[in-house]
Amino acid sequence: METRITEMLGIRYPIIQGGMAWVAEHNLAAAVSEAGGLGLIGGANAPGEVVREEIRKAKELTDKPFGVNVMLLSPHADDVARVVVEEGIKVVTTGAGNPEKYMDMWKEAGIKVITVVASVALAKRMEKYGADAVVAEGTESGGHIGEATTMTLVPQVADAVSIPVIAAGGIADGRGIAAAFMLGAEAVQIGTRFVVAKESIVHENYKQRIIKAKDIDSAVTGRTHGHPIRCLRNKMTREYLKLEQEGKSFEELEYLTLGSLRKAVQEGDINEGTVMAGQIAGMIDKEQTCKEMIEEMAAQAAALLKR
Ligand code: TUI
Repeated sequence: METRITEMLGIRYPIIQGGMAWVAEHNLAAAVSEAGGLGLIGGANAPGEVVREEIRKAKELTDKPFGVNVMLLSPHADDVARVVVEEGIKVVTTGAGNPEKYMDMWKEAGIKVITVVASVALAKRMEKYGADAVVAEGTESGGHIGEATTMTLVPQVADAVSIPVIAAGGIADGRGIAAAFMLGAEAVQIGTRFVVAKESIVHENYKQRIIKAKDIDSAVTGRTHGHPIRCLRNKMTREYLKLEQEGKSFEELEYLTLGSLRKAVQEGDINEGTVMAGQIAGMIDKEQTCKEMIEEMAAQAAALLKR
């Protein structure tokens, strides 16, 4: 399963772990990289120095390459963008915005820049600004999402750019990987399945909520405010969606979501917290090590692609 992405990143399998807020910390990133994929530390809303510590801890756990995801809505994005350079990180992915202002600094430092996009227009713009690859992320994904589905976005982005395309959104097994390759992708980014990895530090309640989830268990909050977030249905989403329907503003509803992801991930409050997960949660049915997940998915994809 060698592609331009495996070659560019020096990884064995074309599988990249999503840079999930509060979830993608050093233990998970190192485990994915050790298993032959590309692990990512999610910068999320963390200050630069916290991300630096995470990077250093991951370096103690693996000699293999790993990356950092810079979440562009973060108030600390400028600091995190600088820390990745100072720490000699080789791969940066970005999400939830346009990273143009950091491109020159990262390229000068020899960093491979992979931007997450939810549209053809941004993919083309990122290629023009020197991105080494793009992640075409469909609306099936968990967390902050765009409108287009993976099935429609990946081939359109693959047609529009010459740089390699990584597919994300709704992929959690070898069938999804093979399908993504058929659509023109050269790697996949997987989030939700890695949330339930044995090495993932996520609270057991959160993992069990994903494992027990059914196909239509996710909801999208914040559509009317332009901040769409996909998460699993619970007391918080019911209340949020009801108030949103009644026309409440983003500011009025913020109290429902402030700190709510941390509450679910760390405290295991899956009723009032935000349980971000993609639509494919319904297919995920067990905890495994990252190595088991990656080897199982890669073998299944390789067999399907050979056939
Ligand atoms: O970034 C993500 N997913 C995320 S970030 C996150 S943390 C968060 N918490 C609370 C509020 C907001 C975020 C949870 N999940 N995925 C990558 C992604 N990027 N999906 C969609 C986009 C995107 C959307 C619009 C990228 C660029 C864009 O437009 C930029 C522009 O300027 O045109």
